[in-house]
Amino acid sequence: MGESSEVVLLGTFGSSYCKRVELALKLKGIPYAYVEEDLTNKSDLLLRSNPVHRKVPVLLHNGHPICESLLILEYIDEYWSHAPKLLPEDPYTRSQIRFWADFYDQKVRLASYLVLKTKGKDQDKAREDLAEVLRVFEEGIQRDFPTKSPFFNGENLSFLGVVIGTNACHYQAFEEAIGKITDPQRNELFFSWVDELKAHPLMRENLPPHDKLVAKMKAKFFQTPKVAV
Ligand SMILES: N[C@@H](CCC(=O)N[C@@H](CS)C(=O)NCC(=O)O)C(=O)O
Repeated sequence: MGESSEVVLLGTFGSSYCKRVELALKLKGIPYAYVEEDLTNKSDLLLRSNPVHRKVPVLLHNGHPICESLLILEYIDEYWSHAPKLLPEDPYTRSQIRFWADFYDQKVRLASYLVLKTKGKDQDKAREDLAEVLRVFEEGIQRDFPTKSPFFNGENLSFLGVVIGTNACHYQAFEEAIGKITDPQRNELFFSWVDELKAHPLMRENLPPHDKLVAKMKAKFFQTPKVAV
């Protein structure tokens, strides 16, 4: 498909939804302009481009908006269909990858958000729930991908690697800001995958600066001052 394209990403600092799109663009070698959104004062461009959810990321491709990060990744892989591919060719394997990416967004992210938002006994319960959701993820990945890591495509990061890594690789910043999120001993396999993803140079390069992220998380979860989610 087309080579001469104008690509603009509307994003916000510290958002792993936005980081996954940036990482996919970098992996594919697609030049893009980045526009930082202030979510406490959303731009007209954002509101016009994503009138339904009013969220970032939004990818503007030759002026056409594409919303929802997982759908943006698929669009990138389909439009710029050259290697490295994010998704595999086989339709069944693609559906499995999409299933676990969706599971991660729906279940793992929600469970970790609840750990960040709660305190005391509620937080202990939220931590248990997160460990259980991660266990289901570990079991599912092992069952569905017994011979080949779904997080890499050869030397390159894959769709699932991008999705999981941009969210999980900076969990230490969350822990520094908020306290223990979960016990790596309980989900050793998951955290071994996170370590492998973090060892990838492009992943490391693309992670937000640790100290800046800690400061943002403190402000967000301790509400000093208020920062939009
Ligand atoms: N499901 C969306 C989630 C995006 C999302 O939650 N974006 C947050 C920033 S991390 C946002 O724009 N929040 C603004 C708001 O909720 O008003 C996706 O995958 O793109």
